Amino acid sequence: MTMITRRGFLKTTIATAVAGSSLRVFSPSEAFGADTVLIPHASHYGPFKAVVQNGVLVGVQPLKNYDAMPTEMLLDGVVSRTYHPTRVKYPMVRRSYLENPRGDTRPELRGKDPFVRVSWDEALALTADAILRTIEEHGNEAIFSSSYGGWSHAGSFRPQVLQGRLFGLIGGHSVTTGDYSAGASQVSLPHIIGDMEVYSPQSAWETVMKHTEVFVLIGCDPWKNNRIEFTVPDHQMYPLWKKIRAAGVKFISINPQYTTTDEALDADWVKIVPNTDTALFLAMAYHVYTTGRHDQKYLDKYTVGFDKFLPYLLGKDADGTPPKTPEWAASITGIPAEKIRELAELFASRRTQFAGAWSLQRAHHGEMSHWAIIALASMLGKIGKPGEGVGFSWHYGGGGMPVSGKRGPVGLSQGRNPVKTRCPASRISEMLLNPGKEYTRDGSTMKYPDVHMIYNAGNNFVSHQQDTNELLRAMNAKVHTVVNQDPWWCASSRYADIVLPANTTLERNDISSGGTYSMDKVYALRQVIEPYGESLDDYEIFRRLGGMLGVEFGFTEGKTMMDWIKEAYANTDTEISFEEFWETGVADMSVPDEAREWVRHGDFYTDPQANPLHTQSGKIELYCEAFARFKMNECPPIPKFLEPAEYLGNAKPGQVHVVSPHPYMRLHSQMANASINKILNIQDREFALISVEDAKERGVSDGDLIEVYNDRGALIVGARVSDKIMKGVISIFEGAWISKDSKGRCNSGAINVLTTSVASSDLSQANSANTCLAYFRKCEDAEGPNRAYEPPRIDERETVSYQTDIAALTLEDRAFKARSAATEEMLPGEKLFYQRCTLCHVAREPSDHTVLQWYGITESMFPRAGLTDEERKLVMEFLEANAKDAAVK
Ligand SMILES: Nc1nc2c(c(=O)[nH]1)N[C@H]1C(S)=C(S)[C@@H](COP(=O)(O)OP(=O)(O)OC[C@H]3O[C@@H](n4cnc5c(=O)[nH]c(N)nc54)[C@H](O)[C@@H]3O)O[C@H]1N2
Ligand SMILES: Nc1nc2c(c(=O)[nH]1)N[C@H]1C(S)=C(S)[C@@H](COP(=O)(O)OP(=O)(O)OC[C@H]3O[C@@H](n4cnc5c(=O)[nH]c(N)nc54)[C@H](O)[C@@H]3O)O[C@H]1N2
Ligand SMILES: [Mo]
Repeated sequence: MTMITRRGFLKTTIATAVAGSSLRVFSPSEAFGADTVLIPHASHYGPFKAVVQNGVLVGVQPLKNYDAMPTEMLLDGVVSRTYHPTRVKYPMVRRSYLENPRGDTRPELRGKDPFVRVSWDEALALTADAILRTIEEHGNEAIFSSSYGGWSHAGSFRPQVLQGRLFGLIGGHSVTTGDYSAGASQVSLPHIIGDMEVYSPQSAWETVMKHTEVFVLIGCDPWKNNRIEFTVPDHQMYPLWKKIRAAGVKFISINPQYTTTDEALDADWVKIVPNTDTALFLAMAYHVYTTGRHDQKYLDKYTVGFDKFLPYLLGKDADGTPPKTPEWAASITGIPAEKIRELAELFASRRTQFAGAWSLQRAHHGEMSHWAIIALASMLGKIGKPGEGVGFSWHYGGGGMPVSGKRGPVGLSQGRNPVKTRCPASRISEMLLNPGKEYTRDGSTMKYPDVHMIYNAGNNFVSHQQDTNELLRAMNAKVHTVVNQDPWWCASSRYADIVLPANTTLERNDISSGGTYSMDKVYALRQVIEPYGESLDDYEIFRRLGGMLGVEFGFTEGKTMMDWIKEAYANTDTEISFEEFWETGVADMSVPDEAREWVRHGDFYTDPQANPLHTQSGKIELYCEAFARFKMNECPPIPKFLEPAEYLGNAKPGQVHVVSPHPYMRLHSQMANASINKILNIQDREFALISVEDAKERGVSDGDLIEVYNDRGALIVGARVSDKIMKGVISIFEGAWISKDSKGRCNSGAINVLTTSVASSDLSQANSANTCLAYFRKCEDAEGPNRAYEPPRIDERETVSYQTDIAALTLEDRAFKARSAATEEMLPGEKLFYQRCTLCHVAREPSDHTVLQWYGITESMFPRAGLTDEERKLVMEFLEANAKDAAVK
């Protein structure tokens, strides 16, 4: 096998840039003077003790034995962003909005207008009035929550849940369905293999170390992506990956770029044209079949539909496509046919674990990529054997750490949302542009609501949505009021009408768990400093808004945050008292020994009769009857290579493929304002990783500014020229904050001004962020410095003559009418479902899945939600009665 040696690489990689930076660090054993207090807290970046001097957070001390690899984000980023000038100090209203809140608010000036400082009462009254006017004029459906997920902070009381809880009490609002992360596979894989897979625990690492010979990373970068976690990371997998490597496991990385994982584990790099993994896996399947290396017994026992898949593989399908030979795939993937055969034979002859990441399915026809991997692994008879098989979450949540099976803390109930209109998470622009239009998702037909108000909390939708310019055009054409609740002047604050300053968890109390999958610790997030400026915590903001709308009690149930935190702790499987836990900041939960032997799909492999998969057939589906029934245009019933809307195979001369992976030094847009970004930024802007060949062709040198552009937009970034990315592909991390120059180009490097909003397919309606072509050239006309990380202009209240007469708005009376629909009682199972099972990464409504799919999904969902047997029964009854196919049951 051809090995790419490290010697040849240029020195402009992430690792070398980080090594050259100097950070002020408190070691875990540092001793402090009497003027200093240490307060336990925890974050997406790790658990820590906050070092506080005279009420000021001066540093962060990582916890010995609890963080195997503290990152720069923890050590320096947390402090740096807390006191950053981009904190929102006071409630703010966009000037033109405040001048005429019920009339022409000049939405075209969003992002350009100065903001005006107002009181909390005024900001919340304007918000409540906008909510009620929207309901009165257009119905509750017309309010849209873009708060699709929960990345805001690592605590249990996340803003999007609190938002759902409040709006449920006043008649509801339109919400999202699915997510950005794995939107395609979370719809397709339950049909194919009986679970979403993407949010499920992986085989325990010891089984890999003992049994695996070849570990295949497919667009998978656990070294980078496990730097953060949805809860609190402890980075325990990092030394274990090294152990696995030291045990002799060979790593192969199929990726257009050589990643941090590849470097750490010395992986062999197979360069692939983005969005063509399906073609590669089909060709390996072809080679395996035509050389008689497939395991027919395994196919017969564990799969259905191979007979319907085979004609396509051999070029005998009615669709008229050629045989999927290695030569056919070579022209698509850019991988030589000889290499494809070599890989297929290696995988056929060695105990192989396939680790597919989510990046590949955030693409046009993304569903096909994971399916093709499953098809090859099935033909090789691997799924469910120790050390072998498929896993789609190795890069996430400490995948590979053994699972405790214990109950961690959970926050408040999201409550019941009386409004049933939903928008797939990444279809925001399409929804705004097409009110009432029908769309399909997972075989059902639904309708987009007619939206006139957007309420966003703890999400950065102006940053995370693809094709930012389209989004802003759509939003400004019809949305009267945009409210954003966030601690910072992030993109969504900059483009909002009303900005409600939330404080960070450092400024209040919360509770969280450690290890997204392992769930073996509970952490206290204790208040560290006083709230910044006039910022309030999310619970308090919604409580006050609830007060104006007459539903304060329904929202709080008379409880304070501390009451809820204690309740959350009481429901965990920890063994120490709350007082002791709160004092030390952490409580451990033991992991049973047998968890160390756990193999994903192992039960199914051992006894498929007793442990069928939760697919329609109980087996792995290589032909999916449900898809055949759905008759979607873009999702055939077998895994096929379908040409993406944009890829190198249909690029115009000069175009490159732009991939936008998740950032090394940030969590999406979070931390982009922190000092640590200086380490990787170039000329204060985001950087693009560019191949030596592409740079040379365009006369670009390392460190130059370049302009990247297509029909959708343009941005300016710094060039990092490297031989760690293949020719024809450039890579720009998502999450830089947006700042437009006079020509409308993003002068900061926010990638989504370039990406397409085309849906992955009519099956999943997920995003296709990694399907993007663009041009680039050296930029000679950049306009001054990047101003994205400065606050906007702020005017004083006296400069605006409009006065808000809060009493005259009669908010409570109007709210009373609006909420009558919301008073129905919830069933116990319903309450548990909304309370414990819908925080993130799981479908929000029982009707999102069939009964059978729920049987599969709940296997990993129940333990994570920490339900007792009795509670599981109640939730299951609720799901059975309200599942997608409940009527036919
Ligand atoms: N091009 C491209 N685009 C992508 C992706 C990609 O790969 N490529 N990935 C997609 C994916 S998978 C995801 S998950 C999304 C991520 O998109 P988001 O989830 O929107 O990402 P974040 O930047 O983490 O946004 C969280 C927001 O919460 C705020 N916040 C932090 N703490 C608090 C708090 O205590 N209270 C409140 N109210 N707010 C708080 C932060 O300041 C930040 O603005 O992006 C998607 N977009
Ligand atoms: N440090 C950090 N870690 C994170 C996050 C973060 O913001 N920062 N976000 C978290 C979240 S919300 C999510 S959803 C996950 C995302 O997890 P993923 O979606 O799996 O990860 P990405 O970082 O987007 O991309 C990983 C790799 O995919 C490659 N890639 C892109 N397109 C293709 C393709 O078509 N084929 C192949 N073979 N490779 C391709 C890229 O070159 C990149 O190296 O990460 C999580 N972890
Ligand atoms: Mo994500």
